[in-house]
Amino acid sequence: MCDHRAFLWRFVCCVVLAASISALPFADYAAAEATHHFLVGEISVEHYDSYVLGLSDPADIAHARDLIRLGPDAAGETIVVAKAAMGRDGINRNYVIPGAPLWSWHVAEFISFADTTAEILDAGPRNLGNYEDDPEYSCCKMMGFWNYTVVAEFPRGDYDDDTDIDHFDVAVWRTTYGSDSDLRADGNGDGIVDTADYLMWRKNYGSRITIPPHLLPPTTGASIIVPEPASPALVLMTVSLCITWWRTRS
Ligand SMILES: [Ca+2]
Ligand SMILES: [Ca+2]
Repeated sequence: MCDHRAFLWRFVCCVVLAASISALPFADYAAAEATHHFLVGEISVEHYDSYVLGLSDPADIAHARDLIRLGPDAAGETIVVAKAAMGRDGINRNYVIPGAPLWSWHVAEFISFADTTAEILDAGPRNLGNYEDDPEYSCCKMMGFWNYTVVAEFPRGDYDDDTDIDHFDVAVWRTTYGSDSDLRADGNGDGIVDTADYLMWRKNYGSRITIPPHLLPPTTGASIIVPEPASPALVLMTVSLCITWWRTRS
């Protein structure tokens, strides 16, 4: 009789445990995955242009890394199919040429990687700016450029999205610390800005995106100078904070 009760008790415990595990919010963890930025450039260099693509699905990120590591021939599915929206987002730049100018459009939604797309989707980053003033394409224009694929990944810790990892990035981390909604500084993609993200920034401090040399214009060499638009704003912010602190002390 005792054995029967013990068996029944263990069975009930197993059912409760299984139900608890199945109720864990795994979907929420997936949804909290941070965006990883990649550079999409030419397979056969012709125009020296490129654009920035953000990915958040782990399978897509893994394929993007395969394209970089193995090359387009070995990795396959080289074409990025996405929706482009007109307007600058402060992130999408042509990092291949000096000054890394902003494009007048940005990727609004990633659809998939593909081996082929309809010919009408085959253009290039420089062409999308032609639709800037066309209300029909305010959002969104489908894109699937045949001669472009993922060529590099931006290092984690670049919280102000200017491709380098410096003290300006930790300023973003500081202002968003503890947030689970503003995830610009969620370097490890766990859905919250915390100490682990600071450690990731510190580990990668000084790193820059590495662009394959064959994609750069011959006169550029290996150095790409990227503007730091946030600098004046941060100086003003620092002065403002100092003044506020001084007034509260007096
Ligand atoms: Ca940065
Ligand atoms: Ca985090």
